[in-house]
Amino acid sequence: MNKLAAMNTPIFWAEGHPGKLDRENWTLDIVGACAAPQTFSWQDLLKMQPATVEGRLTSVTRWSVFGSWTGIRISDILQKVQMQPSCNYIRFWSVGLVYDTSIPLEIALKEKSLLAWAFDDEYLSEDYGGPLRGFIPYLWGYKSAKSIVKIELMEHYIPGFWEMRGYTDSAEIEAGPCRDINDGGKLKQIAGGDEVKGFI
Ligand SMILES: Nc1nc2c(c(=O)[nH]1)N[C@H]1C(S)=C(S)[C@@H](COP(=O)(O)O)O[C@H]1N2
Ligand SMILES: [Mo]
Repeated sequence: MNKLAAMNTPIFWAEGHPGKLDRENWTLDIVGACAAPQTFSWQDLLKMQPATVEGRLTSVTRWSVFGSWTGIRISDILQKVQMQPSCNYIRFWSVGLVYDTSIPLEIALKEKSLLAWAFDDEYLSEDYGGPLRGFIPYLWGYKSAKSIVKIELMEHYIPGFWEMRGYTDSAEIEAGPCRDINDGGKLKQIAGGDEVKGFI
């Protein structure tokens, strides 16, 4: 069992679970405001410089899980497709193209913003957004789209799946109670305003 599952990390698929996904034949399309739009194969992604960061996925439904996340920096892939100055927002599309969410470019460019394929050195299962998911620790978890097949570089913001259903567009993490998944789901408190660094 993978570590996320072993810790009973909740599994969210608002659009329905996608079932078994083919990692070796996964492709990621990057379109929109870039000079070199491209379809990356799984092998293309593995050839890029990998990055591992420690951080938390924190849900607006008030739980947070900590670990090491490995993948590629979103900033690296944006450089590869030659992002244009008109790009202000990055829109992620999950497999099936029902779930989408967008984040400001400045957050996409941060050091810990990844397209992640592993948690604590194990490939992500379908349940947790494998083969490739967003990991954006700076914002509520609904911005960390799972099983990403397409990224759109946009000039203007478009509200996504949850944003159209009432979650905030900014997804700024707010102070309050939060279950610590690494500690058996114990109820603790988090500070707001930034990446969750720990409990208070
Ligand atoms: N495709 C897709 N991505 C998604 C979601 C979803 O429902 N569908 N839920 C989001 C929310 S609200 C959270 S908190 C995290 C949860 O990630 P997990 O299911 O791997 O724990 O995934 C995000 N990405
Ligand atoms: Mo969430």
